[in-house]
Amino acid sequence: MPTMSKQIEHLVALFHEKRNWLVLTHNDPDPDAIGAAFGMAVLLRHFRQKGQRVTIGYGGVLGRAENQAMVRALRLRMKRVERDDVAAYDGIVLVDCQPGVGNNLTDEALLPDVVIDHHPRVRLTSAVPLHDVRPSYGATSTIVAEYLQQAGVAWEHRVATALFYGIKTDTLGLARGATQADAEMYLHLHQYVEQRIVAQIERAPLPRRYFQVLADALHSATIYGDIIIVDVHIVHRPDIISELADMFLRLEGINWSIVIGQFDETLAISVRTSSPELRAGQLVRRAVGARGSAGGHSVMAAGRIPLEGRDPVAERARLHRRFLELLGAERRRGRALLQREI
Ligand SMILES: [Mn+2]
Repeated sequence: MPTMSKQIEHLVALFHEKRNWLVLTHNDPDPDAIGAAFGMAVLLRHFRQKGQRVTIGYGGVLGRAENQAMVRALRLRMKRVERDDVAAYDGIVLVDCQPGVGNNLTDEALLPDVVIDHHPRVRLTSAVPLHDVRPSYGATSTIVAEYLQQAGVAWEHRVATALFYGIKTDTLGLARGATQADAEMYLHLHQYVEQRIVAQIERAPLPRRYFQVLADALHSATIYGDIIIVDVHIVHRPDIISELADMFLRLEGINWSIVIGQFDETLAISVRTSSPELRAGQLVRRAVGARGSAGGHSVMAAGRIPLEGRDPVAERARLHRRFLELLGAERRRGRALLQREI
């Protein structure tokens, strides 16, 4: 294997040490996590020895209609796992997130063997035997695609389409946080992609509940200058929060889009900003504080607060005020988005 990089040789050596492997995404996986997990599974299976097994797993909910359509259309086999299931595997590859950040099933007591990610690096990652964290990349799928390319794995349309769609959604079609590496890989994969399947995924039928949540969000959206804060109350799936945050950032004059919603006994928060200097990750970490977990990039970030018996209405109101305070907008008067102009 003369053309393989040291990193891949290291990965393959590590892979051969254990039998039963799990490639794990973050909870409520998005297309980048799904694409990267499938790509890693294809890579490991390429080097598989007798008796070795590779399973793809995810925590939380596979919620978004497009993501369900991606799994269905590409015939991906993904298993929903809990923490105990993860602990039962000999080896763990974690993609599109890092241990202990709160959005996945690994932590200090359940460390993965491999981490491939593009979020800002966290302390615990240095304890992982093989870690490849490239915060400059727009998508984890790009890193995984580079591995497959370097390992000389032939491009089969399902894996090419999954990785292409992962890069496409995480970078909004190369428009958000994409580097040269993302762009080159995106164009390289393009020739192997089944565009018919991409169209099928992007136009997946939406359940009626989607439009109900959308109506709630539109009615609760409040504008404070260049900030929009949306409290959607109860949501039917957690990942709709980030979808809404993307949507509301498109309102003209808005630089900050903040969406809060409750899923089960947890408050989920998603923040988007139009300018990388505005540091969305830092903002969410400060707003959530010690009550939950948070993290993200400069332009997109998310947080979670377990309610632990606290009143959800009071907690959402507290968050709403805290965001305004942190953005120096506590004195601004809020206007309803749907307020009619007279
Ligand atoms: Mn990603």
